[in-house]
Amino acid sequence: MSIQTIATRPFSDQRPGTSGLRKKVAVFMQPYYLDNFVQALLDVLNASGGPDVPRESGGSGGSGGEARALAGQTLILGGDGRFFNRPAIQTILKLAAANGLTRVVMGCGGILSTPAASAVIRRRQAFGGILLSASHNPGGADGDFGIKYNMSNGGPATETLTEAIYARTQVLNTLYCSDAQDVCIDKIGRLQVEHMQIEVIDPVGDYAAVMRSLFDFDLLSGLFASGFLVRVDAMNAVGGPYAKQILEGEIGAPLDSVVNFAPLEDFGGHHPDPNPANVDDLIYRMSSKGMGAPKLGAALDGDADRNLVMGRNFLVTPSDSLALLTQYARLIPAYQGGLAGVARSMPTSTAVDRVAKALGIPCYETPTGWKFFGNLLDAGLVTLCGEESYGTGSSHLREKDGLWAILFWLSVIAVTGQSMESLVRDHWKTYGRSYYSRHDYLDVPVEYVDTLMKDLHAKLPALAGQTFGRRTILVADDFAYTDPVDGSTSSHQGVRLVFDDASRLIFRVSGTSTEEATLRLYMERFEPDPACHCEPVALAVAELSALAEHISKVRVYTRRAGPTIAT
Ligand code: VG1
Ligand code: CO
Repeated sequence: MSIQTIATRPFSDQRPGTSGLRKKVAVFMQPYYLDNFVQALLDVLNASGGPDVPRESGGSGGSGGEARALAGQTLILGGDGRFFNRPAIQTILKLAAANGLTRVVMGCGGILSTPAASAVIRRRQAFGGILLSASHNPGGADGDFGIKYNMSNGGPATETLTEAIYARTQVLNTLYCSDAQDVCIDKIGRLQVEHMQIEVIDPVGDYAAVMRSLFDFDLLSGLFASGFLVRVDAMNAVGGPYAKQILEGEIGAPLDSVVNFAPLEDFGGHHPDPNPANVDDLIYRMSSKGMGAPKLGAALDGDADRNLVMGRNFLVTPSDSLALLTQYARLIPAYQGGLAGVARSMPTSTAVDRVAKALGIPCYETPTGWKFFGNLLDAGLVTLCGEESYGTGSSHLREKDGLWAILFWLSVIAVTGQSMESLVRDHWKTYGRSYYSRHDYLDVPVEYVDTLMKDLHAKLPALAGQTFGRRTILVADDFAYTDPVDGSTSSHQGVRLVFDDASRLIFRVSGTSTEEATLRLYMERFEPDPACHCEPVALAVAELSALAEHISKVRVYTRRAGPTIAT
């Protein structure tokens, strides 16, 4: 075994997006593509000048550079098990060993769900973690792969850090890599590459311990003992082993409660995105009647941080889910002392704002992406947070957490004895209903979307104050955010139109797509009158949808007759 010094050349396209660097598998499989990104990350972590100052690596005789911030440190490593996960793990181990890292703790088989990785980083006080996942993006040889770095708080790297990594990729010319043989990652135990120790752990253990510390498992066991049925679709992704062990193994849910539980490299050909458009089978099962019909249905995404939850024949929007979890948080042991505050991403509906107001706690509005919640959680300003994209989480970790949301809902149902539908309808009666819909235009040529957004920006100053039918625009802006904790700013986070009846239209370009550009149009209509809470969502937002088209001409710019997916 020895450390090799290898000459490389920068790849121009290694800027991380909303959640890490995501590309087609074929892109990641180019020689040195993954290696370069990981070396850039390790260089930044090793840089003596702090993460903002990329350091020129001198080819110092194969020592892997001079500054040694990683010496003595532990990194966590794991991924969602998709195609290329296993070879990527081997490459990263060799790079990490050559760059002076002392210890790696990794999930057996290279597996760690995103929330589990966050749990392991926090519980073991690691320096950080490398997570291999493209989350909800399709997998397999023709699908997507992704990598991201999480910091010692267990949360995604801040923008400052991801920009430093990107800057480093642009000047990188040297890789340090061990020429050791591949190691066996499928047995719990200890290994070594160069001087680096590797501990292979059960991927579920740490995470399960965190769940036990938050929820009353006896209460949940009682719920299942009374005949309650749940159906969780793990979508052949990484959440399966977690859901199976915790729900069926520890809490006593019936044995077939978790379906599609075996993680597959291509997710069985399915799209591991728990969006109603991708969970036909679950929706069908949840419409069945009779004794064997589940009362709570749920689905997880590729890396198990997202959740879709539904009652019998009743879909719950993620925005409503966040509002209800906030409303009922005191029923959960971990939150019985109350919440410090809540946070939601800007496009997420304002349902949670109304609950926060009633509770007398602050509600923060952040840009899209979990990394923006980290500082608020670390500073103790918020306890719960969520996004409209089927993500909810809390201060227990620094990632969103799909199974946590399912356990939370089960607990609320167990304590209140109410169905999901009646809980949500009661909520609407008290707080009003935010009808909510998102239209995604996928794989649109980048230049079409750029022109659309540029022209929309140009219209903004004139839009404020204009009246369209019965609605007047109060705010027309390009959302910018100043982090209340560290004062860092993020601009161009989506065009936002807020109307005088509290309706909102938001236009945003996705930061996770790997093919061309994805445009997202988010629509929210607030309806306080309980007599009007039973409309089909598409109908309820039809007028807003027409207005969005009138103002933005999305269909004209994208040359599409309509959205690819309407959620
Ligand atoms: C999407 C979602 C965003 C989420 C991100 C990562 O980003 O909209 O809310 O945080 O995915 O989720 P974008 O930029 O495509 O809109 V995951 O589960 O893919 O890590
Ligand atoms: Co995810």
